[in-house]
Amino acid sequence: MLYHLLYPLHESIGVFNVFKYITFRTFGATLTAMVLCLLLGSRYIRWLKEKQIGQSIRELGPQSHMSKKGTPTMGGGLILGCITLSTVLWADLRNHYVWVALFVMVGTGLIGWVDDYRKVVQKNSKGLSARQKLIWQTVVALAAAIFMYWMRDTPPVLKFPFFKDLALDLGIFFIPFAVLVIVGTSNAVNLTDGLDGLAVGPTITTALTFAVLAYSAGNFVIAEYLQIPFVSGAGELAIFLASTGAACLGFLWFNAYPAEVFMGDVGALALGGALGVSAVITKNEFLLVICGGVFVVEALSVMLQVASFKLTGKRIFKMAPIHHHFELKGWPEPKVIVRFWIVSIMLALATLATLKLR
Ligand code: 57M
Repeated sequence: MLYHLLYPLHESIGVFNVFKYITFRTFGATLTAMVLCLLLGSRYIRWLKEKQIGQSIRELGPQSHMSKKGTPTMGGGLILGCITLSTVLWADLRNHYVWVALFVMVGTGLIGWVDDYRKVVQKNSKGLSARQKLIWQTVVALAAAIFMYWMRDTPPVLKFPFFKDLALDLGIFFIPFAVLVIVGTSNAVNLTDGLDGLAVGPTITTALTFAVLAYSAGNFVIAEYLQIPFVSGAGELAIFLASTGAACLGFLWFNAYPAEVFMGDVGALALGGALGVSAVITKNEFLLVICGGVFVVEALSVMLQVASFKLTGKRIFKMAPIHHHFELKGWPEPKVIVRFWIVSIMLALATLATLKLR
């Protein structure tokens, strides 16, 4: 909005010319999202407590979690609000990628909100069934994928890290592939959100890394130099992704151990959807597997655990997702969390390194 209001005035007020630059607006969006979250966090938590929106804890989980009963949840509403406000304030609103990303984030966030509301407010422990969640996530992802396929101005190719000349033209199969990436990432972040700040950390590193990738993909000179696909207009996504990372950083102030608030499915599903759709838009789906490696390992641990138990009656891990396995091995919760953050930072650096290793 600021871009549309102030840039046109740059001929009479020269300083407003700065609004032309994505880098400047990304910086502004980063500050806005983080400061908003920090300023509103305490008030939002107080409101959740007044509404008695507190987390119930399942008996089955690690006993250390019993003390978390009643912790305010649905903190994701604050995260999504800060991301959306900051993006609308600083991005070029004529850019359809920005609206696709916001649509997927808010759409998957609404699914999570219904699940949280049924569980926490209506005290219906089931919430939305896994099947219902999957159906609605697929509907949101399919709408975005079909729109992106129809609006595409670049071929629907799948790029591979390290192999700069290798590209697979997906054709119409871009649509189911995009749905798989978006829904898969949404659920992987959701599964990861099981310890204080555990999902927020990798979301911050992944969102900020993808902000760099989006800016690079949208800049012809940089894309040409790095030999990555040029995606005209993808640069504006850097504003959305930087807002995502910054809002999560602000939320982490309250979600850090011992957490004063959980993000809820409204946050976890939405943040995963946001990362998934951003990877599809910037044609970096495989880089998301590397950068979001913690999410991948968490999801894989569940799949392997369930498959092993069904096939052999034995568990591979003490408990899945894998963060519970380390908890049951005796690692204190903060140690599990910070070690997963360290791995995420290393994976983010490795992701950026692949841009040159090709
Ligand atoms: C999402 N939700 C947390 C919180 C957060 C198929 C199976 C693997 C499904 C999985 C599951 O139910 N996942 C749901 C994980 C929950 O967090 C809430 O949910 C939101 C995110 N969706 O924002 O509102 C609990 O996580 C803890 N938590 C924190 N700090 C945070 O900042 O401590 C969350 C955020 C919270 C709190 O205790 O209540 C969750 O874990 O449910 N199921 C599981 O993950 C369960 N694993 C399991 O059953 N494993 C089996 C099979 C099925 C693989 C096995 O290993 O044999 C574990 N989770 C729980 N209890 N809570 C173990 C049992």
